Amino acid sequence: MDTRDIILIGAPVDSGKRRRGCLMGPDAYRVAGLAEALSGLGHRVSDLGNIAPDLSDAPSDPKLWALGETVGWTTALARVAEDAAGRGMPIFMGGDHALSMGSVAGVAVHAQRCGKPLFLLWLDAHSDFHSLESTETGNLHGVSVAYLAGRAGFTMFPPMTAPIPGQNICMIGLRSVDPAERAALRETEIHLADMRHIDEYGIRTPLADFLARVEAANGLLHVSLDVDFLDPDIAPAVGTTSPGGATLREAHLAMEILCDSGLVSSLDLVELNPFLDERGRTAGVMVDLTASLLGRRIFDRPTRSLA
Ligand code: 5AB
Ligand code: MN
Ligand code: MN
Ligand code: MN
Repeated sequence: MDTRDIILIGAPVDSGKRRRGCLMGPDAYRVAGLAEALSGLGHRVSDLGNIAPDLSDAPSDPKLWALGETVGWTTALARVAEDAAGRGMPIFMGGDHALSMGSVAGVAVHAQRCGKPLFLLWLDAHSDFHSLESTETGNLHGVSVAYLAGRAGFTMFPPMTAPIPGQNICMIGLRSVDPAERAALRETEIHLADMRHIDEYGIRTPLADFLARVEAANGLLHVSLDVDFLDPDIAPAVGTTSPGGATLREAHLAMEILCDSGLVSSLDLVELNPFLDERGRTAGVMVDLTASLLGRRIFDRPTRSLA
């Protein structure tokens, strides 16, 4: 694969839910050797360090946890994302999934400037499609896609200038979707591949279908990888564990197929809570998956028989 300019951005967002710890994510990726793994594959890698949220004057809301802080992260991250997307491939080291409201919003503005449609691949156990009215927990890491797709009601957030059309969004790995999300998703054209779909057709089928659409539209592709896409047996360091997730091989295959497509232009690594990890195991898995996405291979294809 081609050498890429990779820009690591630490986004220690921890305001998207009550259980704390994701703020340690960026440093866990550094300690687990993310930069070294990618430079070892021949890429040029820079690390911008950790960014901080803007001050926000959003009023607090008793139903929504840490609204002002999350709005402040969204504006700060959107600015940094738009700039970085113009200079290379940004990788956002999270931080919880509220960070994607900023990262993807910024990348969307960049895509609009380039005159290209943006596509969003959401690898997650959850659909993160609550509106601010429908969320039962008030945790804003569960509303990100709703904001990015332009659902109504996000008035205290910066307006989504380039909302992503449903046909350009694909969710893979779903196994925990709340009733209100399910009802709202039914009104959209978002491509949905739940775990049963993966069991029956494999992970290649829905992914290849979506990538063909990105390719045909000459689009940019943002991948948002939530740790809980993976089965908690292989990735225990998450607050919102959901059994029955993607296996290590399914996840690597997805990354390898994404790599082969050459279409991925930006990436979020979200929801890692190092406080819940087992000797850095989950951070290591996420680093290995990112390396697969950027060209690490067991053998160059086609593999020949070693017999
Ligand atoms: B994550 C839940 N739907 O709204 C809610 O981990 C979970 O970023 C959201 O995917 C999970 O709180 C958010 C129950
Ligand atoms: Mn998520
Ligand atoms: Mn999730
Ligand atoms: Mn989670």
